[in-house]
Amino acid sequence: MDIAIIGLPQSGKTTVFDALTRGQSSATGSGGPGAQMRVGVVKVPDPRVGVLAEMYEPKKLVYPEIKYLDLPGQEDSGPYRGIGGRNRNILQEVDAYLMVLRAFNDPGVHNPLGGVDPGRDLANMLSELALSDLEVLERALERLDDSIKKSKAQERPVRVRQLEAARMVKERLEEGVPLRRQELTSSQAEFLTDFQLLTAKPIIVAFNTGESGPAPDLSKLDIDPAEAASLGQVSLCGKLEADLATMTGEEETLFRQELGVEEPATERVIRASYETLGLVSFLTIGDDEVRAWSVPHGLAAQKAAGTIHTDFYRGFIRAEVIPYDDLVRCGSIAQGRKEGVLRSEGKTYPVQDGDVIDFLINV
Ligand SMILES: Nc1nc2c(ncn2[C@@H]2O[C@H](COP(=O)(O)OP(=O)(O)OP(=O)(O)O)[C@@H](O)[C@H]2O)c(=O)[nH]1
Ligand SMILES: [Mg+2]
Repeated sequence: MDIAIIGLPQSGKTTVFDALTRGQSSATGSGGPGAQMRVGVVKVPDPRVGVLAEMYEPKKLVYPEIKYLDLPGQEDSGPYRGIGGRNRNILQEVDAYLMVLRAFNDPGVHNPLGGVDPGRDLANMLSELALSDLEVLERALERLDDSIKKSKAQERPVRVRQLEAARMVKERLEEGVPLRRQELTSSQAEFLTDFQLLTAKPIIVAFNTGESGPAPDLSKLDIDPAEAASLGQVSLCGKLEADLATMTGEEETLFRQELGVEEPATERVIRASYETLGLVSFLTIGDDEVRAWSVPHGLAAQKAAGTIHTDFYRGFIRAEVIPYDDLVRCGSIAQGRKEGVLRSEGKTYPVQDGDVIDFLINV
């Protein structure tokens, strides 16, 4: 899963990126000349993998990964605050945004829009995303109009429907409803994938707070409650977390206890991301590896098999499923079978968090 860190200039994006990736990142040139985008990969911790590894002694333990992207500020960002231009290409590709909102007060750090006001900054960022999409839709509508005029009779109905879908989405967007809150039919959604609209992506708001004072909350900001409800949120003190991330394990634990911030921001951000995106993890076991896989909650078993390998999708016969807690209690699959907690499930079985799954495949 790829998550781009976005936010106003000087909101603390790079600081949060350093905290989340614990300083482990590489720079790439894809931000354009002179500006480098930084990329950091973080393993999603899952203690269940460790417990199962003790039972199965596999050669390796494998965790899902999140790739965080820290975009360079753009000199030519103009009114788009880093959302337009070259950055738009990157923003189109990722799965979600972590939107850093400045909630720390530090007169030494320039604040482009004036005093600390996370609600104002949030509204600002959301409208930048919407404006960028409106521009794309505007151009797309012109192109579609043109191509309908030139197209052959049999191609026309599809283009007309695409035009209608784009027009409807644009109208809703102008009314202030981002794509992620618009209800679309599956064919409308398919027509729109071409445009790679930014307002379709899930957003997790990260309030970058100072070390003291109450954490802000979306429900207390002056924004449309429906909009607030569509966003994930987490609070963290970016600077403190970035400092803690440079320490050794023992030192960090001590400091965290003293400061009362025991759960690292990395883990809280991951949890908020999974909740916002509706992701869960299923597990696979074997001599070779014990592994956690992240999929949308309730994904059909056959599709979950497909996330392992396309052959697993094609050759899917059935899934042998045992909930993690039952497997640990029983001590083995064989015992789970005896106790009747190992189930045989078909293609459409909705995968639950913590399912330990053995896919039976016809290859
Ligand atoms: N006091 C305080 N300062 C912070 C905090 N987080 C970031 N800063 C400072 O704010 C300044 C900007 O932080 P960055 O992380 O570079 O912000 P950015 O959003 O990446 O900035 P641009 O990439 O230039 O848009 C730096 O001097 C940070 O040290 C915080 O939680 N508290
Ligand atoms: Mg930065």
